[in-house]
Amino acid sequence: MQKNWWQKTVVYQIYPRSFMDANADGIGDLQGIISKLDYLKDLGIGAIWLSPVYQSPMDDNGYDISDYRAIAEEFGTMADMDELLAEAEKRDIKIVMDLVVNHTSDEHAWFVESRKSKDNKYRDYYIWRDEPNGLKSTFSGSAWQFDEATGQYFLHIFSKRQPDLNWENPAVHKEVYDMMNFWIDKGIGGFRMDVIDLIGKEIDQEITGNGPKLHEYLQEMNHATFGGKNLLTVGETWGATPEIAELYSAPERDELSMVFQFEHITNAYDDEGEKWDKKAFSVPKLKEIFAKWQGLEKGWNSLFWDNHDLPRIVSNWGNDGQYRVQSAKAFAILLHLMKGTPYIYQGEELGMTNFPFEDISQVNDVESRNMRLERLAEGYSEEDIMASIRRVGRDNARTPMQWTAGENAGFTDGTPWLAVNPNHQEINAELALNDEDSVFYTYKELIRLRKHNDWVIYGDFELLDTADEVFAYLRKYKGKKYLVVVNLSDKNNQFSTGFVCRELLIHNYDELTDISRLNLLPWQAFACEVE
Ligand code: TEU
Ligand code: CA
Repeated sequence: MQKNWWQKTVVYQIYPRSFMDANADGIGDLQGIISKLDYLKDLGIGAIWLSPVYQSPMDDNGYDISDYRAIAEEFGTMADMDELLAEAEKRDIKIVMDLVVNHTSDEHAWFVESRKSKDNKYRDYYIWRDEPNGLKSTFSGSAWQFDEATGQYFLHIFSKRQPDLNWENPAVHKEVYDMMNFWIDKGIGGFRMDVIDLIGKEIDQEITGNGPKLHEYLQEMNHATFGGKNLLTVGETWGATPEIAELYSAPERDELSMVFQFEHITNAYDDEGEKWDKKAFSVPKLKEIFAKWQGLEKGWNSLFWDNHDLPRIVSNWGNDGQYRVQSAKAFAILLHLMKGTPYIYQGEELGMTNFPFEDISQVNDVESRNMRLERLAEGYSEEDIMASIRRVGRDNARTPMQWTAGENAGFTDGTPWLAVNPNHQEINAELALNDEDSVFYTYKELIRLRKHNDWVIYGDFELLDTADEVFAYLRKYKGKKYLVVVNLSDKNNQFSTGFVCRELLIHNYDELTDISRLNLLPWQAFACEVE
């Protein structure tokens, strides 16, 4: 059994633009993050995954990088970055950097050169063809953009300002590894690897994810950079199955620590279709997917509900009205007592909700805006499009962090780049810290439980057979058993077991004693050591 710091820790994701603004320009920044490190220390997290802070024209909020060794002016300077690393280290918090190497910005010096002429030294850093094939961009439309200067098309799986790097070119590997070592030498805690499953693509066969050379590249990267340095490396791998996840994360393969798989996000539905259309959340499917992933033997997995691309869990699958607090706690308890490394997305620990977007002028996200144009052309109504954006648009996660009930939620003294959710008067960190029943303290307690109990990290997982909307499981470790029960519903549900609760570990309603026969209240959740 592998035992590493990154299996025991809890990671907190910061989306810098929306976390804390220290200089009143309306945009979150590195000094803002530094000012909130004590808050994160109090929560108990051991690492921060920092979404990109590199120099960027911000077409996709920093996932379009124009210089990997410089900090975006609006976020601060390299001196601020060094200060963040030092201040975090003082608090035993590691900084995990976002690594975006499937593509760069079109303003990156390599691409500026590459598009100049067919014989430019950097031409083959990117993917050029005389004719486009059928590959589609994740952000709508063809993945090919015609470039006047040389009369060829370049590939962009994301926005047309994010040209894909050509991983068939060994020079690209070397540039990337040198850059990674530059950051490793600064003392970072690891990398979150953006769409890393795409770098092995076979363009002419229209294979993008999980291409044939992917694992060879990752082993090479491991050996050339972070291998043997005990860093956390997590790959964003949309199409991963448990078998594929083992290829990435089995320790003897020298690839990554763990993956973000998305099956629970994309497949826990009774209806099919694109993310914009799916509505019918299915608890039985969610249970089935988690049970399968908890069985992962040779590798390691991450656990998450939210990130900067996803809607807020309490709004998406919970109840962000009457049962906001209970349902936020229910999802937290359900996830954090499973096997894997948990990730908390900023504001999740407060039970932050989706934003009531009414009009496209309130939306910044390139994915949502492109989808709207595509769907308008296909005949969808503006109303239907806005309903999809309200439900799952990425800006739901990107509205500013809610620190106080004051103006702009204490996020900025200027005008925020994206509107603050009007509910910040009831949902904010200041109130949460002063209320021992807040969602914040459930997260804090879950982090504490993990830190002090090896069963949370290493125990075996067994799904229990229950009513459809009840998600219950046992963890077994060194002869002891731990029961986790969650009612994922606005309604009461019956739950009977032969178990006796020896010690109640966490709960989201008043104390409970006899667990052998329960009438679970809406979103009720608890964990017990049982016999
Ligand atoms: O996301 C990968 C990705 O595929 C997402 O665009 C995803 O499909 C979509 O957001 C789900 O609705 C990563 C980053 O997390 C994302 O923020 C970037 O936009 C993208 O890569 C390009 O770098
Ligand atoms: Ca700022």
